[in-house]
Amino acid sequence: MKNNYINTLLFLAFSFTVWGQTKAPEPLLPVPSKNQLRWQQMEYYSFIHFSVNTYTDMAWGLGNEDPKIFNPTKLDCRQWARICKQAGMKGIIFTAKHHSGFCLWPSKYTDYSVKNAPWRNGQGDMVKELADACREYGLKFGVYLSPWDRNHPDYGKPEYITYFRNQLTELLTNYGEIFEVWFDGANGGSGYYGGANETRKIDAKTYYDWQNTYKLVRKLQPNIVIWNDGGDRADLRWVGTEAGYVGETNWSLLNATGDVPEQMLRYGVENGNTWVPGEVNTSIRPEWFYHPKEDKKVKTLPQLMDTYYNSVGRNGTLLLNFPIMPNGLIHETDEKNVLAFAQARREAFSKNLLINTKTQATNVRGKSSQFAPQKAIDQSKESYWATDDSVTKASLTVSFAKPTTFNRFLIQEPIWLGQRVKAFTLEAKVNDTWQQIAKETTIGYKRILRFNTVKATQIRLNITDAKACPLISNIEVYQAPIILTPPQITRNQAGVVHITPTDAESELFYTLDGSIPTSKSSKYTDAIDTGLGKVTVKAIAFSPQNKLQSEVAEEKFEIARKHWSIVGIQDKKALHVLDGNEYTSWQKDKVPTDLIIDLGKEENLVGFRYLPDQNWWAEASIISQYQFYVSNDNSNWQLVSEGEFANIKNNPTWQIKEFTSVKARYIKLKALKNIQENAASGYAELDILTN
Ligand code: FUL
Repeated sequence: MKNNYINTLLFLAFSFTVWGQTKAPEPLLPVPSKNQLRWQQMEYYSFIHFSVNTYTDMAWGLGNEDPKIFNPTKLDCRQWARICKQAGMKGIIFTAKHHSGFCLWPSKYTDYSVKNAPWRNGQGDMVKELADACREYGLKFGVYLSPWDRNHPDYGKPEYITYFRNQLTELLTNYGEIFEVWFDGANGGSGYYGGANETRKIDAKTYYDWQNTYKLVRKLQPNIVIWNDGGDRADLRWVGTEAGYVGETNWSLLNATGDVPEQMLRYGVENGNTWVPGEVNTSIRPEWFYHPKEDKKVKTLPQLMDTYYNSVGRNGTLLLNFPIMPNGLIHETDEKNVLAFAQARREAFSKNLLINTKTQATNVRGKSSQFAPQKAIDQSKESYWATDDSVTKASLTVSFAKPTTFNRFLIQEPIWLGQRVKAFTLEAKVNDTWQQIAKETTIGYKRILRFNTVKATQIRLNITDAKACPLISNIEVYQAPIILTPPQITRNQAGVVHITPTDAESELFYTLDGSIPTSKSSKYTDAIDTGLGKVTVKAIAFSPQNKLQSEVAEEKFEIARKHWSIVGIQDKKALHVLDGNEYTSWQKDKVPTDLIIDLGKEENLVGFRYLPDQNWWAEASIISQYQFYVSNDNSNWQLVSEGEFANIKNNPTWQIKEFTSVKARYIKLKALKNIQENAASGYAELDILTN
């Protein structure tokens, strides 16, 4: 707040003393502090999750894990820093202490740390090794210090706050400049707590006395930004989801006090009285810590690109997490995908098509060249196009020297003067006619729009509503290459096939006869009814721009499940096991449990296949031991297969079991045990094999 006030005074002083020039617009409060502005300009940086629970394959440590399990024999913080640097990231935030309470630096205030781990014979300091690696690679360094500590005996008592601040002091004093500190919102619950093994509840608003903790943080690290979810309002906000996106409407504002429902976190508050911008935190894998079973679930290039457009492209920053493997390294798939993502961004944003174009605007502040529309394309982010104070609607037109093809538009406000624009549209002049290509709300620090390629002679930005005279510091236009990865092929219960491209601009071609598709095969325009029989669908994505095509996607489907029904289960969600969608599931809180299906008519069965629930939080329900029965009357059952789904914990993909051919109308999958030997069974899909 104080910083904002000083900024305002400096600005006013500056604008009144420059005689003879048009007065600069006054800041529209609130505005970001210098630290928040510097942070926003980083745009993209990484999270690293590593702790004792990496060795127990759990999302959260319990606080009783033996430090002896912590032994990353190949630990190399320079590998992490190299990958982050090559990925185009600007910093790393490290889980110095996660909820388990285990400290990755040799804190003076506890024995529950690397001091008692075999790693580096108890002499190691991982926070230092990473801080050094960051410095070597020119990255900023930040720390995650979990307020919740499931190990500490005093957690929940006032004494713990002293302990917490002592640890903060160590981290913010001994490791050079820290750009961000992360205070996680998960607070209180069951834990070891020095052997008490109980549940301790705290009031996250009052227990930590955040205001005094913040004072300490700012005293020790004057350039820092504080992230806090759950406690008093800090410098940065959570966006209400870990799925990797923030709202398209995204105000960097909240109110200083009062509760913040998830909706507000997602969109910010248009008339909020405090600058609290959103940081999009998400993991490159489903979970934050490393779990071998997620090795095939690393976010792919198109998923990472979506995350980027939905975070940095929506006035947020992107905090992308790497889980560290037990050996101390980032997995090769994570590295490969994040570097492919960097390469794709370089290709997409390599050539700004607005350089050397001509601009004009419906209003220019004081008709002064200092605020001319050309300032929005002059490649300086400091200068900006501004209108007169009385104006809240204005247009800026750019003329290309020749018809130009593009599919991305990037726009920025000079946010140090406040976030102003409430609504805008973008038009392109195609064959002498203006076409609207986007209708949007907020801009903020950066907005990037994706749309299908247009070929235009001019573009027109219309600011249709703003909180004060609009200011635009930068616009850019690009032609991003189409991302050609194999499309996704699904078939629903009725036998209808859908093919989904990863890039909406690509064209799809397919075959149903097993032959390799080319751009001369059938073009996919709508769902394909493939009848009830078995079918093999092969498909490619094709770029009409450069005539390139993806690798071939292939799915072999068994007979359609159109006439199947689930016997004796009222829960409608059970139908998810037949819907052909791997991401929907049905859960039963019972083991053993029977899933009986009426196939509608007698079939010649030679096997079955089961896909467990794919959601990481449902992993307890993965069936590990089963029996499979068939029947012709739903009363006399014949056991045709039994045993285990080996390695399903680490690799929860389709489990295929074959058996001697048998004719039957009813099937029954009996779940006998799940991987955690508790009472839950979960199913994404169940299918049969026929001959
Ligand atoms: C969450 C934590 O509970 C997760 O384990 C992880 O650290 C994530 C970034 O924040 O709230």
